Amino acid sequence: MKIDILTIFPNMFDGFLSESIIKRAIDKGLVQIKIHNIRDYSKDKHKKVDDYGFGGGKGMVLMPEPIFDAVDDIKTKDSKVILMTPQGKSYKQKIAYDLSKEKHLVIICGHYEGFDERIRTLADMEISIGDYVLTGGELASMVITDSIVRLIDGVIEEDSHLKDSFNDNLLDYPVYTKPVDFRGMKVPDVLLSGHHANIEKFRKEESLKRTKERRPDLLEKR
Ligand code: 6GU
Repeated sequence: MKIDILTIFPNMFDGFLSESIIKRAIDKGLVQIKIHNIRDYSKDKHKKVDDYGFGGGKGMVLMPEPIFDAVDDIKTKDSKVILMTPQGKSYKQKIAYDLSKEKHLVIICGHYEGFDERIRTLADMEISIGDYVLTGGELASMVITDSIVRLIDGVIEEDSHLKDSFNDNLLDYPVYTKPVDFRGMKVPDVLLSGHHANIEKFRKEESLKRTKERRPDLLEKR
């Protein structure tokens, strides 16, 4: 898969792309991620990309032309264009799964002060990562990219995402490692028993119990 991200803050992505599973996926050639500075597409001599909004009101508004030019340059017939905005569709694991099957994503990071309404016409999909306001779409674009890349074949063992929280609208069961007794808190006996059927049963029950307690809304979707 290829992912192109359009932003006015390209340096925000440095850490994200240079650590852990995302870095490994890039190094293994499983995903190509390119960060584009929208400023590079400005025709203005000062590389201006925003201006005052018509009709007044405070804050600067991202101008359409540099973003249209960037998308024209980057988009192909296989591309899906995503606009990050708090007004978008609420992001869920199901959307991550669907997007992980795409060939090419072009992600436009909006700015909290706003972007020209005409930019919306470029997007196949608008996404929000939750009901709170971020200073820009950059962190949100990293959140969705992370969740998509880990689902690409070969990035992590498939077994480990088939058991993810939210698959089947259930939260994860609890897991433990050494030591067996830590400050009086003991690992449940069943996990030490070696009895696989009982372990499976324990995990299913814990998963359900935890979902009931913490996210009853998810159970209604099952
Ligand atoms: Cl995609 N952008 C911004 N600026 N804030 C958000 C968001 C996106 N999703 C939730 N809050």
